[in-house]
Amino acid sequence: MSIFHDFFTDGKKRIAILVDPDKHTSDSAARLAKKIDSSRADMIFVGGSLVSNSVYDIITAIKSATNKPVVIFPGSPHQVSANADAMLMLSLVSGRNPQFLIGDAVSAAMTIKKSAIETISTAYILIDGGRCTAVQYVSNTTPIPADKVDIAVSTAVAATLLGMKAIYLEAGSGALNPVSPKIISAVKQNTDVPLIVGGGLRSQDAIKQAFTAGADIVVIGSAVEVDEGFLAQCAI
Ligand code: 1GP
Repeated sequence: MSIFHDFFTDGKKRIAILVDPDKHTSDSAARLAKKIDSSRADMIFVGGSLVSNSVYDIITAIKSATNKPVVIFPGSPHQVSANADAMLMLSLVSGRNPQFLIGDAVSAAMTIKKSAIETISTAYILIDGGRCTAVQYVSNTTPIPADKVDIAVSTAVAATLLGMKAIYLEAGSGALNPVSPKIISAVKQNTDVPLIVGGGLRSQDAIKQAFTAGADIVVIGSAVEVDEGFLAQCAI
């Protein structure tokens, strides 16, 4: 089965819950996965800017509690784990830090190839979300200013012309402001690949706005970390 092919060809709006391995034990990850399993969420992303726990163990625990796909959303090459269903192959194209543009991909390449894990080449675009977030600090890159719609669009179009197969608009975990509907719809109108949007989405309205503007997948992290009851809000 190809997860990304199935997900991205039927036009359905999808919700991913982001699980940060460092915020869980195997037990708590399995408990959360069970709740996600009975929620409307479609898949689980696993990753974080800085991770010291075993991604393999956390994914094993999650998979013991749900059949929903587990996708690695790697903050670094160490987060590659063969037991996931798929992985976003990220290049942080809004930044000018070669490590996050290509260096990490080179470091992880042979491990990924040997694992035969499904990957999708993803243009990771950081948009200013009103505060300095972990991804901004750790990647040592400057986000695109939130009012520079043209830069966001040109960045996304460049990525697709380079052959990338998905776009991820990221305001950063815990962003004060999610990526604006204006940027989402402008990027959507100018590209024809699946659009993932995350960072600072902490209300049903914000999720709906992102979908209406053109997001194909929204990613929710903090809102569920703070209150697992938020999973009920994802019934959109
Ligand atoms: C996914 O980094 C985000 O793109 C998660 O952001 O923690 O703000 O939901 P939140």
